[in-house]
Amino acid sequence: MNRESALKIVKEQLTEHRYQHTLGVMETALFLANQYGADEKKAELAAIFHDYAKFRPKEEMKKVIIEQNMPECLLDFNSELWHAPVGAFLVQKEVSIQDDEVLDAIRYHTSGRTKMTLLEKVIYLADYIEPGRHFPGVEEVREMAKESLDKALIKSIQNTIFFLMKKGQPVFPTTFHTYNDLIMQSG
Ligand code: DGI
Ligand code: FE
Ligand code: FE
Ligand code: FE
Repeated sequence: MNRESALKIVKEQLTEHRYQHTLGVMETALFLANQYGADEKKAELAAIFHDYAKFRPKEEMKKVIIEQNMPECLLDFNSELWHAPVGAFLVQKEVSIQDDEVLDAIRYHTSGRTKMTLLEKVIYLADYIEPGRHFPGVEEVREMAKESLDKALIKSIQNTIFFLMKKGQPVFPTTFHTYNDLIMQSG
């Protein structure tokens, strides 16, 4: 699928603000893919569709998680986590994207996972550092991304965990598993 048709499809699913975020993720993902040697076409496609399910009603997402036998512990945690795995499913079903690498990059863009692929790392980080993001610490991660994909990724996950803990919110176990996996490999 080319960029124009993909963008046209996703635009209908998103608010204008979220669409602008998506364009930022696309641009950043292409840049990172080029820098670190990931497949640029796949990075572009995964970036365009990464937040496809962001505005689906909670009830619809819940139904998909149960019917598709996704980890039901997702339902115990912040519903913000749901749009990533549900998005991978809906993009396959509704947009007919069949590439598993692209679908996994969408599926794991919020929590990460152990043994992340290069493409998954690119999408996770692009989502965090795209130019429209303005949260504290993002500039530091942008700088790190120029030197090391893994170091920048670790920092972004640390920031996310700190941010959740500061607000007294639960942290999804997979987020910790991702962090541990990257830290142990970086040794
Ligand atoms: O969809 P985006 O806003 O572009 O970004 P995202 O998909 O990376 O994250 C969506 C939200 O999910 C974000 O506000 C923080 C939250 N989140 C990320 N990791 C965890 C989490 N929430 C909980 N409870 N636990 C996590 O591990
Ligand atoms: Fe997201
Ligand atoms: Fe993210
Ligand atoms: Fe996003």
